[in-house]
Amino acid sequence: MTQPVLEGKVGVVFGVANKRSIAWAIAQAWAAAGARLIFNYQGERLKENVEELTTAFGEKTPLFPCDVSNDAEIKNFFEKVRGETDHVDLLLHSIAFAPKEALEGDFVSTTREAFRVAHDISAYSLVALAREAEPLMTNGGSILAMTYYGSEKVVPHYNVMGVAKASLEASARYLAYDLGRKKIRVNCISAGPVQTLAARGISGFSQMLKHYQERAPLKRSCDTSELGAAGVFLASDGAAAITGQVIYVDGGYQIMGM
Ligand code: NAD
Ligand code: 0WE
Repeated sequence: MTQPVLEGKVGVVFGVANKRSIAWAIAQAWAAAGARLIFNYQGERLKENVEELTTAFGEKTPLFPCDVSNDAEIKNFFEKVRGETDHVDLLLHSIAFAPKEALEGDFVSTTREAFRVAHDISAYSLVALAREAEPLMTNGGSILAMTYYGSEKVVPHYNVMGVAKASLEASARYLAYDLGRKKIRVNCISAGPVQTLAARGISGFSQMLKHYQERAPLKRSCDTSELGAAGVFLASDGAAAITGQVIYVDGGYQIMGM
């Protein structure tokens, strides 16, 4: 028997809200591959959800609050992480937010405040989390962020989130450059649409899934277990020479021109 590819690795997971979260799928896959995990939760409202889900890993999976729009909460979170482990190998960023109004009308109507919030929570937070994780990644590491095709082509109503995802992807490249000297890799997974909390209530979402079933080479988008498998690969030594990249897990949709 060969040993699991993430045996002995320690991962920090940001972005579990419920069982449908992409972060939860990647966390489960990382755990099944042998990683030990530490989770954030965004505010007391989501604590119970994360607590309940992580009992699947045994009694005492560490979880600590962290709203990424707050520098003090980020500092406190990593202080708590240092109480649990002397090093970190993996970091997952699976967080996005824009005010609801900004995802409804025209992009041209985006307010200064909605633009600021979307970029702060969805893109700057990767930089802030990477900076805190860096000193803990003493044996190198793998940082992974979730993105979407709306960063590179216009997807109606994705609006300021598309601009924030472009910033996230560019941030991943600059981080990959800075952190490469410490053997820390930084990559993005660009997922096709999946039914999660963040996707629910977005009008026309089921038409988007249908569109992928008609147009994508594989005649579908992706499921969360496939995002988990891609997440394990990018976290593993099999991806040791891959950094700064965006890997598409989208049924092949991204290659199409028409
Ligand atoms: P989700 O709602 O399950 O996850 C979003 C997470 O962001 C939640 O856990 C929420 O708590 C967290 N979050 C939001 N604001 C935060 C803050 N201020 N501080 C800390 N956490 C905060 O939805 P999801 O679809 O799993 O989204 C995860 C990631 O995947 C996002 O980056 C999203 O853009 C990306 N993505 C989603 C899809 C899709 O179709 N669902 C497709 C491609 C990429
Ligand atoms: O990144 C996302 C969505 C992220 C998201 C979702 C919400 C809903 C609730 C960010 N902010 C908010 N704010 C809220 O108040 N996706 C990739 C899923 C998604 O969202 C879309 C999409 C797709 C795909 C919105 C419009 C068009 C397509």
